[in-house]
Amino acid sequence: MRNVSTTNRASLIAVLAVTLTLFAGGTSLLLSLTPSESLASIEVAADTISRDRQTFTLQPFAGRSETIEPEYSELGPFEKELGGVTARLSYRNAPDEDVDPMWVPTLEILVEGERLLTIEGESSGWDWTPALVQIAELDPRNRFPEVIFSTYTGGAHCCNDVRIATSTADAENWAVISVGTFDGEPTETRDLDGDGIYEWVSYDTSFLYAFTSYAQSFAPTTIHHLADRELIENTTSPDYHFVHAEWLKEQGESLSGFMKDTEYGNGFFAAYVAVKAVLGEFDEAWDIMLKHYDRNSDWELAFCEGGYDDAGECQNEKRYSDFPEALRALLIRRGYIRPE
Ligand SMILES: [Ca+2]
Ligand SMILES: [Ca+2]
Repeated sequence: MRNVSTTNRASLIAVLAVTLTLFAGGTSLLLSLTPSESLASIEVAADTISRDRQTFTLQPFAGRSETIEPEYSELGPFEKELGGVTARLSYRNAPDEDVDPMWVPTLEILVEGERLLTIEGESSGWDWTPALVQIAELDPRNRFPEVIFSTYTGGAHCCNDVRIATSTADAENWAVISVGTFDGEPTETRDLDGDGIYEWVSYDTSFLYAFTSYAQSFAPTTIHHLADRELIENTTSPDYHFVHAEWLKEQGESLSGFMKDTEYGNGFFAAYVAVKAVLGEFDEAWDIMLKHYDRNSDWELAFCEGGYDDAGECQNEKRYSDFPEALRALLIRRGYIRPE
């Protein structure tokens, strides 16, 4: 093995520690390195990340983010910059017959000082619309951070409209992806596992109203990555088992409560079985659910398989005879378990 100075030896040890961490996380990114390779190449390798069997260079801004989240009635303009991308949020007055003024958010994005695009936010229909803008590295396949734009469009349990601006790998073209509308207020993306890349973290809305009312429903956490302008779900990936384990820990009191008093427990047991299935503990959770679920619930157990027509009528409604049957179907539909 080549000689290294004390300083370099220290950094070599640090790099090897990173290697072991990465290996423990399931990637073989650095396994081909031998002690004869130069320290410089090892250090470069430590600034990379492996995703979907590809290796990407981590940009200097990876792991950091900038957020704009105005307080009620603030009109801006607000401006933040990260990694050559500037986000400017301002409000324009777009009154209608009933509401005047009606302040609607508008996002401008500049890349390396050049104005790139303007995105008009959805209106809540109130005098002012909540909005959140975040610049963060979601996809390491291109050299710029992404811009997440969330606006609250009004209504209950539906209406956080999310769009993400992201560039192609060669940074020549940008696209705005409509992620969809989500329950709750605008929220930031997070780097759950500390690898420098932010994840889109939400919760599984298919559990809401499925077995009980909204207020009594529980839902597993969902995790998505952005990859080449597509959101890819990674909810059940072993990399994020710790997220589901945390959920279980937080719900410990709910579990013991619903094991004692089964009334309204089906919303909880549905999410509980799903989360345990992700962790490879489905059988144990299923038995607990069978023993303790609320047999007296009169919640309608049905799923609209064919979608809804223009009049809002379900095209093919599947009805279930009991809670376990309906739950098993949902778990299969959402990929928590495989069909037997
Ligand atoms: Ca990026
Ligand atoms: Ca991450």
